[in-house]
Amino acid sequence: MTATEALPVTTTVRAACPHDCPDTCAMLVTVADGRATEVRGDPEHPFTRGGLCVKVNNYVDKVYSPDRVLYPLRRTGPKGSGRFARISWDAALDEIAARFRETIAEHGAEAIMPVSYLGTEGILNGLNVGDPFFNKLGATIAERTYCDSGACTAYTMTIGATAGVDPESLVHSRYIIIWACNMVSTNLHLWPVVAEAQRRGAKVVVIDPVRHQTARRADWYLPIRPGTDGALALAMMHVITNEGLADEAYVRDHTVGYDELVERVRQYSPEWAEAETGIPAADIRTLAREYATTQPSMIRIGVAIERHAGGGQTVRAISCLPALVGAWRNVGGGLLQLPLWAFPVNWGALMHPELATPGTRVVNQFLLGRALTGELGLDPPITALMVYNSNPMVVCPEQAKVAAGLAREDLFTVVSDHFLTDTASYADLVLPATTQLEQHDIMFSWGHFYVSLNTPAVAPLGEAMSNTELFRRLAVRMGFTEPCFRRTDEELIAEAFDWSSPVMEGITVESLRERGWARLNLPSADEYAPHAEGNFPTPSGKTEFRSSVAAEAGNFVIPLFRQGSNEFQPGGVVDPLPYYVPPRETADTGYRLNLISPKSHAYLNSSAADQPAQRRVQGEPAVTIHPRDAAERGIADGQYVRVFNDRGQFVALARVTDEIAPGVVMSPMGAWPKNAKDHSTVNTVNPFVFADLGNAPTFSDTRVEVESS
Ligand SMILES: Nc1nc2c(c(=O)[nH]1)N[C@H]1C(S)=C(S)[C@@H](COP(=O)(O)OP(=O)(O)OC[C@H]3O[C@@H](n4cnc5c(=O)[nH]c(N)nc54)[C@H](O)[C@@H]3O)O[C@H]1N2
Ligand SMILES: Nc1nc2c(c(=O)[nH]1)N[C@H]1C(S)=C(S)[C@@H](COP(=O)(O)OP(=O)(O)OC[C@H]3O[C@@H](n4cnc5c(=O)[nH]c(N)nc54)[C@H](O)[C@@H]3O)O[C@H]1N2
Ligand code: SF4
Ligand SMILES: [Mo]
Repeated sequence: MTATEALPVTTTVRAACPHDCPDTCAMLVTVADGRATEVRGDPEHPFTRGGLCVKVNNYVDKVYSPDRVLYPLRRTGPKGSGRFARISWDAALDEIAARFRETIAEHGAEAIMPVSYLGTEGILNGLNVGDPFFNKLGATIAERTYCDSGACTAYTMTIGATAGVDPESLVHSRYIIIWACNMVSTNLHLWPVVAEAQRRGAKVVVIDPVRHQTARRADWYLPIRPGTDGALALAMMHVITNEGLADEAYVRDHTVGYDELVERVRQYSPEWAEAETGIPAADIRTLAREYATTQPSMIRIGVAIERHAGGGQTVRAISCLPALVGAWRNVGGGLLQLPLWAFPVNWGALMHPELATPGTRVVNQFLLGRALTGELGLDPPITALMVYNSNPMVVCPEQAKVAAGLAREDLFTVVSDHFLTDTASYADLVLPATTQLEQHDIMFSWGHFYVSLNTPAVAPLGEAMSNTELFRRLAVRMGFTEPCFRRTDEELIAEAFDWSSPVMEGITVESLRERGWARLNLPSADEYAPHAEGNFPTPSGKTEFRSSVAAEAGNFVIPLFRQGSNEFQPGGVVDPLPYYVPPRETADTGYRLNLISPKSHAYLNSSAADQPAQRRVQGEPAVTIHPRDAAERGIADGQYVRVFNDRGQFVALARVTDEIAPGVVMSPMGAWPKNAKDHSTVNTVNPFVFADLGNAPTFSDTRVEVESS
C-alpha cells in the first residue's frame, strides 16, 4: 500500500431483520467505505444470541444482487413478459398521479385497490405505510387476513388481546406442546429456549401432520390429520373435566362458563376424536392427563393452526385449555400466540382510519384473482392496482386467476419491490424499493419482548426509495395537504409507539440508537406470569369459556387486519361455547389427498426465493408424499409429479418419505412460479374460502390428487 491510499473506514451499524418472522433479530452491519460487507446477529441480544438464519445471513448479497430493481421501470412488452425500460422518478410519479386521477374521474376512487402485506415488518415501512394515502384517496380498502387473523379473533374472544407469556419464560415450562409450528424453521431462536427447558426435564410434544425437524427433536410426536386439531383440544377438555383434573380454584376465580363448557365437551370423547384426528384415544387421554398435571404447562400454537374451515374454533378451544388446568398460575405456563400485543404501537397514527370515507368498499386480498377477473362483479371494477410489500402471485390462493387478472390490458398496475417478482413482471410501472440496510425503521416483534431500531447502514442504491418516501411523494402529487402526509421518518418514529406507556419506561429513541434494542419494561422472563391472578383483557376480566364477545359481536376481523375501520364486522352470531368444525374439503370432492403448504425452510414467504444461495438450500419445488400413497400411484422418489384439483395444477418433485402422515401431502409455499417447472406453484390449487373466524385462509383445507407427470 502506498502512503496516499487511505485505509477503508469500517463502521458497525445497528439494524434489525425486516422480515415477517417472530424472531426480529438484532443485526450488526459492517460497513466499509460506504458499502455494507457483512450482516451478523448481535451476540448481546438475549433472543437472537448472535445468530441469524439461512434466509438472512447473506442479506448483503441480496442488497447488492445484480438482479435488484434500482430504477423506476415502464413496461415495454406485453403484460407479464418482464420487458421494461428505465424511466425517471418524476415520470413515474406523474404517470401514477395522472392515471389515479383519470380512474377516479371515470369510475370513482374505489376502482383503485392497494395490495400490501408484510414484505417488511418495520412499523414505518411495513403493514400500514400506504394506509393514510389510500384512505384519503377513497380507494377500495384491502382486507389483509393472510396471517393469524382467525387465531387472533378466537384468542381475543377467549382471553383478550393479551401478550400472553414471555417466550423466554418457556425455559421454566415443564410440559410444552408445539402445535402446528415448525419452530426450527420458522421461529428458530425460540428453539434454544425450549431445548433448555427440555434439558431441565420438560417434556416436549409436537402435534403436526409432518415429522419435521422440530418434531424429530421432541419427546413425543403426534401425527394428526390436518384441520382436526379442534377435535383433539375438545377431547382433551373432555378428559380433563371428566377425570377431575381441572384446577378448580383457578376456574372458579378466573373463568366464565365452566359448567356450560363441561356440558359442551361431554360429547367430544377421545374415541370420537380418534376417528377425526387419527390419534389413538389412549394417546389423547395420556396427552390430556400429562398436560393437566405437569405444571407449568405451555402451548405454543403456530400460525398454521388456523388454516382450515374450523381454524377459529380450534383456537377458541385451545385458548380455553390453560385456564382449565391453571397453567397461567406459574411462570412458564399458559399460551404463546402473538406477543405482539405487548407493544404499545400507535396503530391509529399509522393508519389514519379517519381519513377513509365511511362505507368505503372492502375487498379481501384472498379474493384478488376474482376481484381482478370480474368474478366478484365489483362495481366499479378494479382498474388500478398498487402493490407494495407483497407478492400476490405467490402468496394468494387461486394463482391462475391472479395471473389472469394481472394480465388484463386495461388494468393499470404499479408494483414497488426489490426484485422483478412474478407480480412485478405484470406491472405497468415497477418502482425500486430500498432494503432494510438503506432505510430507517423501528420494529415490534411477534416473538419476543424487545423493541429494535433499524439505522440505515448505507445510502439507497441506485434510485431505490423507501416506502415512507414513496407515499410522501405520492401525497404531494395528489395534492394532499394533511400534516400526516408530511411526516419525516424521525417524526414517524416518534409516533410509532405510545412512548408514555409504562412498558416503554426507560426506552428512548436515543437509547435505542446506541444499543439497537431494548426489552419492554415488563418483569423479567423469570418472574413474568401475567395471568397468575386472572386479569385477562376480556369484558369480564376472566378467561371466557363462554365468550361474551362471540355472543354479542359475532365474527369479526380485528382492525389491524382490516384497516380503515375500527368497528366489529358483522359476520353472523357465533356460538359462545367452543365447538367442532370439521374440515370443509373431504374425499367427497373426488380428491383423496389433503394438501398442506407451510413455510419453506430457506425462504421467508416468497422473499429470498430468487436468491441463488437460498435456492440451493431449498431445492426445486417439491411435494412430500407418504410411501403408501406414492406406491398406490406408482410414484418414485425424485420424479416429477402433477398435483391437481378443480382449481388448477402445478408440477413438483416427489419426495417420498414416511415423515408425512398417510393421506397428507405437503408442498411448501414461497417458490417463485417463474422458477418452477410449469410456472405455477402450490397456491394454484388452494381455495380463497375463509375459515370460520376472522376471515382466515384455508390453505390446509385443500384436497388434491397427485400423479406422475
Ligand atoms: N423459514 C421460514 N420461516 C418463517 C416464514 C417462512 O416463510 N419461512 N414465514 C414467517 C411467517 S409469515 C409465519 S406466519 C410463520 C409461520 O410459521 P409456523 O407457525 O411454523 O407455520 P407454518 O410453517 O405455515 O406451518 C407450521 C406447521 O403446521 C403444520 N400444519 C399445517 N396444517 C396443520 C393442521 O391443520 N394441524 C396441525 N396440527 N399442523 C398443521 C405444518 O405441517 C407445519 O409443520 O413463520 C415465519 N417464519
Ligand atoms: N399456500 C400458502 N399461502 C400463504 C401462506 C402459507 O403458509 N401457505 N402464508 C400466508 C402468510 S402467513 C403470509 S404472512 C403471507 C405473506 O405474504 P407477503 O407478505 O406478500 O410475503 P412475501 O412473499 O415475502 O412478499 C413480500 C414482498 O415484499 C417485498 N418487499 C420486502 N421489503 C420491501 C420494502 O421495504 N418495500 C417494498 N416496496 N417491498 C418490499 C419483497 O421483496 C416481496 O416480494 O402469505 C400467505 N400465503
Ligand atoms: S428471518 Fe427471522 S430468524 Fe432469520 S434473521 Fe430474520 S428475524 Fe432472524
Ligand atoms: Mo405469516
